[in-house]
Amino acid sequence: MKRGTPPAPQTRAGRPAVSRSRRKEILVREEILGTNRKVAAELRKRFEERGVLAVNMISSPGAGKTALLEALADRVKGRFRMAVIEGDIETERDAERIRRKGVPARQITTGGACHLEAKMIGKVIPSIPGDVELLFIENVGNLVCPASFDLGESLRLVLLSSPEGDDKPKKYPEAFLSADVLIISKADLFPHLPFDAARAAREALDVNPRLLVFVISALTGQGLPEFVEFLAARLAALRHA
Ligand SMILES: Nc1nc2c(ncn2[C@@H]2O[C@H](COP(=O)(O)OP(=O)(O)OP(=O)(O)O)[C@@H](O)[C@H]2O)c(=O)[nH]1
Ligand SMILES: [Mg+2]
Repeated sequence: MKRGTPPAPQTRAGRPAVSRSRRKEILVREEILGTNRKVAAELRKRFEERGVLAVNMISSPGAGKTALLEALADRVKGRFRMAVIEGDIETERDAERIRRKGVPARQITTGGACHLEAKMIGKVIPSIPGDVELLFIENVGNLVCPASFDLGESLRLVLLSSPEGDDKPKKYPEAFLSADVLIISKADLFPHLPFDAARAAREALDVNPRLLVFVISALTGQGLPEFVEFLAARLAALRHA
């Protein structure tokens, strides 16, 4: 056994409770997460020193992350300088959508990985305009993997769209537990779906009572003014900290 490796937990019969390969897997994962935490802490320090509000967006595929960013681009134009880092497994499509709104966007394609990591953000930061105030990082569409990876953000959003169902927070708790803000998206579809927004919020708050909840439709603009004012207040607080 390597020096410094903790002994394997034993069952009462004296056999390891966790197989050797599983233990190795856990140790490798802890090492990856530890390295990621360090890189993320450096990024956060850099963002905060420069007065940049970095926002990590997590959701299942298609919950409306890019649509929300497109709507925000229109709302903050002339008020805040915004930029976006897009994470997807393949294609430049989301970054192209954002650029069409006149907002600088950089695409990261993970080639299969289901989440972004802090080192990926560090690599693309030099290509983000230095005077940006709001930096959105749209994570790969996945409600599980991105939750474990700090990207150096000051604010983490989790989106839950109405077509996904109001029972999801307790089924996928990690994403809701790690977030600061819950956005219930596609609110314009409420009349057409058996979706109970109050139940979705209640479930999410059971998982994480710290969550702030916004109900938004990127299509109609419902809830966007309140959300923009919230971002403005967070940016001001970061700058006066
Ligand atoms: N009705 C309605 N549809 C929406 C809304 N927001 C997004 N959509 C639609 O939902 C689909 C997915 O939206 P995207 O913005 O691409 O979702 P996403 O979370 O960025 O998806 P990935 O990047 O693939 O994870 C698109 O067809 C959008 O037009 C909304 O507020 N209301
Ligand atoms: Mg998207």
